[in-house]
Amino acid sequence: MHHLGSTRSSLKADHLLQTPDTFVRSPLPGAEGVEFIIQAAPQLGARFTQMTAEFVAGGSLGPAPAQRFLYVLDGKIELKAGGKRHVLKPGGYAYLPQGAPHTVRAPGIARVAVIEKPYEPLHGAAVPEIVVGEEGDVTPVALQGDRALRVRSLMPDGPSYDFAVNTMTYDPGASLSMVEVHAMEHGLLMLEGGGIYRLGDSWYPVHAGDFIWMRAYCPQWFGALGKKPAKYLIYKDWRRHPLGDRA
Ligand code: UGY
Ligand code: MN
Repeated sequence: MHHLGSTRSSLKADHLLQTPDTFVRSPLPGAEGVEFIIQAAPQLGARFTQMTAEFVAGGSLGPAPAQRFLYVLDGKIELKAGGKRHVLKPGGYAYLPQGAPHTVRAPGIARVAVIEKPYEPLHGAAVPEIVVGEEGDVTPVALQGDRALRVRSLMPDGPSYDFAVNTMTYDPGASLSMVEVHAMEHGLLMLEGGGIYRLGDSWYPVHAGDFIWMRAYCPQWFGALGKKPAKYLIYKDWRRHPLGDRA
């Protein structure tokens, strides 16, 4: 059936909701056998990039222009970094510091969320280290004591690291306890379930597959609906003074 130009996708000054019917794929230099859906980029106003990389069998990524975070959505990838070889399956993730030599190759078809951000060094902080993990091994923490809303932090928390990537899992009916307004920006990929997202002055139905970018200070709230939990992967800049490191 013809969609007659309708979509849930919406771009406003302080946020973007991008739904799968509007995804456009493009190649990027250095990658072979991979198409990228570039979901957040400086062209949008974001200070990072977030993409979904779709690999055919044998596809590989090129070198990263910045720090790189990978989260496997479907299929598997082979990561060679720091003298080790890792196989990452869905829920597997990795962080590669800026300039860390590495290769990423998919033996079969795979989909991977890729987040890249220029590193903001901090005077006195140690250089960041390679991180490889599996989401299922991360202990969930109840957000503000609410066990119906569980957060898993995939990045180490310390002065060496300038961004966070978390998964947030909401039982049906669970919601953020407040409308947040904060200096950090977000990239968000809905992984499971759905609900209602408030972004700025708009309320949107959202579900698995949708992408959201929130500019700094975008009012935001989510409530999960349906019969199964809602889960999303969320990026934020973290632990850096807004004016930069003047030390
Ligand atoms: O970490 C966060 O700021 C998170 N609670 N925001 C969100 O889920 N929109
Ligand atoms: Mn937030």
